[in-house]
Amino acid sequence: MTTQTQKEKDYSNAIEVKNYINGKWVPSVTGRTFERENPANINEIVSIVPLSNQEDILKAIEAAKNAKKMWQGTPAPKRAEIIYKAGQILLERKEELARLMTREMGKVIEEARGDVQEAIDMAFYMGGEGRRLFGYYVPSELKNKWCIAVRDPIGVVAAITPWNFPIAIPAWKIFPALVAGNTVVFKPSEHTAACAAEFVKALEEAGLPEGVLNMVVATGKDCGTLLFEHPDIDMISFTGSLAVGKLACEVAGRHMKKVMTELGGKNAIIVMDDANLDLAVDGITWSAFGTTGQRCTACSRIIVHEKVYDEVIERVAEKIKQLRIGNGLDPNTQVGPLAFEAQLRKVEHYVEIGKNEGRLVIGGERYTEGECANGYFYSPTLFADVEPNATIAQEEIFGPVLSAIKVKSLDEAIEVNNSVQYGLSAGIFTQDINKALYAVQWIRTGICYVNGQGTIGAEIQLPFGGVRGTGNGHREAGIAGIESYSEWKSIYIDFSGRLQRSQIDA
Ligand code: UN1
Repeated sequence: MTTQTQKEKDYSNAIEVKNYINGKWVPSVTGRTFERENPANINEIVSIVPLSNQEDILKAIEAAKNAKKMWQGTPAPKRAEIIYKAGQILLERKEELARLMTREMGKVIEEARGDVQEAIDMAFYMGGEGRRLFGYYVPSELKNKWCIAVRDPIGVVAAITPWNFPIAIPAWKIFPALVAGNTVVFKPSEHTAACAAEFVKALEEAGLPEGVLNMVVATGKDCGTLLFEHPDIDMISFTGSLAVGKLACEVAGRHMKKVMTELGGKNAIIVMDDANLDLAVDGITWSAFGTTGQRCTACSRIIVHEKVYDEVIERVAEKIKQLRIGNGLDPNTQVGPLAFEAQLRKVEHYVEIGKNEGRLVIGGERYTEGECANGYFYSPTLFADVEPNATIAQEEIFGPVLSAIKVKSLDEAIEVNNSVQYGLSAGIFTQDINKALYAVQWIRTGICYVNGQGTIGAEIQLPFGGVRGTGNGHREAGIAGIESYSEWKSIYIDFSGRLQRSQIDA
């Protein structure tokens, strides 16, 4: 045990992370590192990670390019077996990885287990896809001729992932990309590089050949637009902010590359006057404050029918009061810290704005009880009487801040739901099937929940993604994930033995 003053850092459990290039764990050419602190106790250094530069990235791109032909020539069922095995390894290590995740980015242990589980689910799903990767046959307009559509790999995929789902999001991108025959340059967030390295190790141990997956830890600033514009990167898969997503699309557009973006959310739960309010209040609290609001699916608006508005505000506030805030390693904790200081500052910034835009019901300040004084904790916050066009009801906060908006009808609720620049996920609580289905029909988001968890908790077998500013039309997960990471190739086979001209001889 190290004894320490406030300022002394504890390195006793720090993990040194390296880049993974062409099957080898190597330091960055820069020799520069970043010390990642535990957000629940900033004196504890969890990982020391390389801050790589473009030279490192070029090496990774080169390795991925060189491995392309070998990997594309490996039968898909064989590729998928490696992914399935990686899933088994993740399952064996689930607890260890979850604990690392909680220390590295703060989410509570139960949710960290869920994060690893999501990757395991994806591995098992994509493990099965190796023997499907369905294409199709359609009849030809001509005799003795077949028309078949098959999937081709895209090439080298740049997978750029955020810190909020340190293992699940890499799994969403990398497992389908690999099973579809692509090689990968993986750039995780520097904030969760230790988790990313563990994810890569599972694939390494499962037998992934060298060069197929390469990991480089770098800040977005240091790698610039290299991954977006390099001629040997064939596809960019990016999860992160709208600003960087737009840049990815612009640069990739100039270079005619496929780009898939999963960006922000400003998700809402609609509560109608006939809702089961116990269920609604539970769903709201879970969706708004789970992962400390740091999910792109997090609920940050509740749109409540005027007849139950006061009661819902009162009951949500009551639930918030009961939430246990603290270090996520304590199994009783429900709300962990924000992931790093800039997140905390962002939340503080929006709460200041919110004080002029709504009535602060509860929260609105840092949480510094006991040991929480050493971390980036923020009290779950609720603003009532917020106008739909207020800044806090429009911009993504990515923290534990919820705004309540009062409406008179279902149509008005749907209109408010759809009036933001993002369109990822939405939920409705009502006991009336007609209202529920009407809402599902008119809500414009990529994901929609009825009397469910609220806005979070998507399962991996359905498409994941959103409309408007949330994405550019592609989806992760399920069969849509395979779609995103493959190209169609249409094949015409004529066995008539003579020239048959389509559209003419038919
Ligand atoms: C994210 O926040 O970027 O649906 C992903 C959910 C999780 C994934 C969230 N399965 O909330």
